[in-house]
Amino acid sequence: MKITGVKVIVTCPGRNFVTLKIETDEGLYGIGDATLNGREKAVVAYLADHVVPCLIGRDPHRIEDIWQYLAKGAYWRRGPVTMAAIAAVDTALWDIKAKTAGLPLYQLLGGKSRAGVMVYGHANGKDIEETVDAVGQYLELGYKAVRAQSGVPGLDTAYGIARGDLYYEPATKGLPEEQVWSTEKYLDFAPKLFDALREKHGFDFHLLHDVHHRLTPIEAARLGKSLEPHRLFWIEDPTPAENQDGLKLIRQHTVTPIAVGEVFNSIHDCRGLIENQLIDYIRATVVHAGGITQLRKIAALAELYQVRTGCHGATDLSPVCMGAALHFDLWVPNFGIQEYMRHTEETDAVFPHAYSFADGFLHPGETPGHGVDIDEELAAKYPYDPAYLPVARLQDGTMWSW
Ligand code: CS2
Ligand code: MG
Repeated sequence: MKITGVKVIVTCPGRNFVTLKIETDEGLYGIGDATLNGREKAVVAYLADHVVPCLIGRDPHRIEDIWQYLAKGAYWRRGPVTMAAIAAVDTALWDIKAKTAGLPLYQLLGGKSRAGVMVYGHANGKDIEETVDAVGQYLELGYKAVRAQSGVPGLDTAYGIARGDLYYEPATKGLPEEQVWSTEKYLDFAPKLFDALREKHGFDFHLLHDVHHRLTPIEAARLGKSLEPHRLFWIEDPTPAENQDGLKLIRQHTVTPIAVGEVFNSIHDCRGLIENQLIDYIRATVVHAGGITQLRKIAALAELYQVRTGCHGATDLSPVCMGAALHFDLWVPNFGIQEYMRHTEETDAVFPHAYSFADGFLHPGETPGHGVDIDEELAAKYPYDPAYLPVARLQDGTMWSW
């Protein structure tokens, strides 16, 4: 089999997605997600100018060799743009291999390790009352796990609060929105939110929270300690993980479980945190961590240290990434949970897929491949529309982590 054509498809059914389509001389094709929220065009250029020309004529079954060629051959290694491009190629090649075998992708990875993939939904509200109601709605839908994010009194914006009835989508059209953050207001508020959530809904479901890189290590330690009575499934990204020693400080003060890694793009980003058991869940997923090929290696390392997977699954990761991740989730022995921030109907129409939700679990389906396709004609009706993630500043104007 030979690669005869490669398309880089940009579409914006409500938000921008980049999809790679690899075609072969036997009529089979595979697709991969290459979306990097707010930097989509950088990945488009990397793929079109530096990857696609090197793929034509290659054997698509040589997945590992092509991964090594693209990762080592660039000389300049790692990074979100490079690894999203490699991830898209890798995902498309796994799709082709599974289609060739006539099997759903999870069978090629090692078969089912569980009946279904437990997911967590995104409940959010402008205040405690709205957030408590939103969590209740997800529990009524059958979710076993719910992430709770709330507006913070005294702040105009906070992370994770949907605009209108849209599912939470952080990117906004035009130039980056500037948001103001106050750690003091947040730290005083967060325990009250979780007091109310456990008071109203009890403990018979998993409760998660995303801190979104906002705290210093000692502030994160204080948050983790203050939330211990609420037995959270995890606090996520409590502090920016470039300073991996910061997680040591947090671990000295609290037993609240920690999840990190959605911004990681290499196993080397994860290694120290896993080997030193500074985290409990690794959030890396297909589109940002170099595809199935590298994600499997990260999971295998994590398994040695009883760290479980918790793949990222926000709206800016396309249904192609979600579909591929679900096959990974169904197989991976040290599975923890899968994030499921639902896409809009427009997006689902552009990306018809085999995965389905039932009673708090997602199932990837039995379609050969990863079970997700792209309707190119429909995709063409939604041209790229520049949008950026917000930036955050402290109340004195200091730039902060959004
Ligand atoms: C978030 C994401 O889902 C999450 O855990 O961290 O919504 C993140 O903000 C976006 O993926 C950024 O594009
Ligand atoms: Mg997150």
